[in-house]
Amino acid sequence: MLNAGAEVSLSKFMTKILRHTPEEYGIILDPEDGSCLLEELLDVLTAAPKWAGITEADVRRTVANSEKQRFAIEGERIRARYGHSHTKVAYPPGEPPALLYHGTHRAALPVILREGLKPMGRQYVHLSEGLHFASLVGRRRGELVLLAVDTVKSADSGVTFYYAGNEVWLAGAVPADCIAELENAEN
Ligand code: HQG
Repeated sequence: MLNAGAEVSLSKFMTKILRHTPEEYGIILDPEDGSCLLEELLDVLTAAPKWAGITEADVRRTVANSEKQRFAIEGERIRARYGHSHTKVAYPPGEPPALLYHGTHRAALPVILREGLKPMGRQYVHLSEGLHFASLVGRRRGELVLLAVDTVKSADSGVTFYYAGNEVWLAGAVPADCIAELENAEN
């Protein structure tokens, strides 16, 4: 059984494979939902000396224990729910809550308020239904800034929203006039 630290390390390896560079490991993800056979992923993971002894149960526990629910296992297939840089996974368009949140850092704020939110190195802008998830995201890069996105105004501007599960919503670029900074994010 893996300890918490090993699960974090395994999760990072899994995100590299399932979100960013599957081809580097000889994995061809389903073009629609970005999934592959759990067995295929396990073969790649155990080919790495560090993970030679892990089992399918270890992978299933790592998926289940991930606070951000980065992965989904459905039947015999596994996929990253969001965060992809390699391809646009296909989700049906959804109708989000009137407000969604995005956590970022102080240095990015001026350009976001001028140019809007962009996917940058990923395929989508990542938004969440709650402030906790947005805070976890924004704190990764420095002083936390929380932004609220008016999803009705965004949709009127042509933005489509996709639900990735676990309160995460994905979208294309969000115009600056649909974004407002929440005061006192760090409190
Ligand atoms: C910022 C992680 C300049 C944006 C998280 C963010 C999430 C701009 C950074 C998921 C900009 C992109 C995604 C603009 C946005 N000019 N900077 N116009 N528009 N930005 O990592 O949302 O923890 O690609 O605010 O949890 O931070 O790794 O996106 O700071 O769920 O599993 O550009 O990835 O998942 O950074 O994170 P990212 P994100 P994990």
